[in-house]
Amino acid sequence: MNRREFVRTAGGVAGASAAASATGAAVAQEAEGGDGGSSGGPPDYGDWLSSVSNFDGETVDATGQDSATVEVGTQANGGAFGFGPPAIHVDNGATVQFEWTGEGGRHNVVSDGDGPLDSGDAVETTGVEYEHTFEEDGIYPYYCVPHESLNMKGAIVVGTDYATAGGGSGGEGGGVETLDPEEAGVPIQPHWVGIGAGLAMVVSTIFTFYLLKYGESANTKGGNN
Ligand SMILES: [Cu+2]
Repeated sequence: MNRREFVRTAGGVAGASAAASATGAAVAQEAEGGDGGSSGGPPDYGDWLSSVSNFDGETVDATGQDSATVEVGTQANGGAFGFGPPAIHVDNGATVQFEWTGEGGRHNVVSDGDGPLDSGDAVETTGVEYEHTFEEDGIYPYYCVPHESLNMKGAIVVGTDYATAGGGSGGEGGGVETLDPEEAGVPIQPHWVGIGAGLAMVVSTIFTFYLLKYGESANTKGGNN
């Protein structure tokens, strides 16, 4: 039984309450139109991140945001030689800001191969030294030139070619929101439909109870008279 069938069934059970049925139908329609999510499977980084010590297989979901921050010089790979998070998923058109932590010496951000990322010479600094706005869907591997041999590497996933992590470990670093209005809306609304249907069932049960009780006593009275 999928959600829509559940909503229909719930609507039928709650038939006594016309208001609840109408609400259920409206929400079911909204849920139908709300599926604008990603199309593919999870991103495949090949072996690009396989030796990166702070990559645990999770891609941080930063979709639904105009910008996201990646730390340069995060504690990883035997020192402050990591990007944080090493894998992040953003919308097409989002800007990724690379924020130097000031630790681990001189760093830079350079695409692997002929990608668009190039912060220039490695520098020791703090703050957002470089940012890039992504205009094309895909996976963008990058690294820090002075620390490539230490596996100071990262990857950015852009657009809807790949599935977002979803759920995941939210709140790491505090800067990443995981609420996509479209994707978050779908699971929450059936939740309310369930509560609404349950409420309607309780109300109609009570209504039926009183109908039977007073109907019976009216009949009894009628019989006595
Ligand atoms: Cu570095």
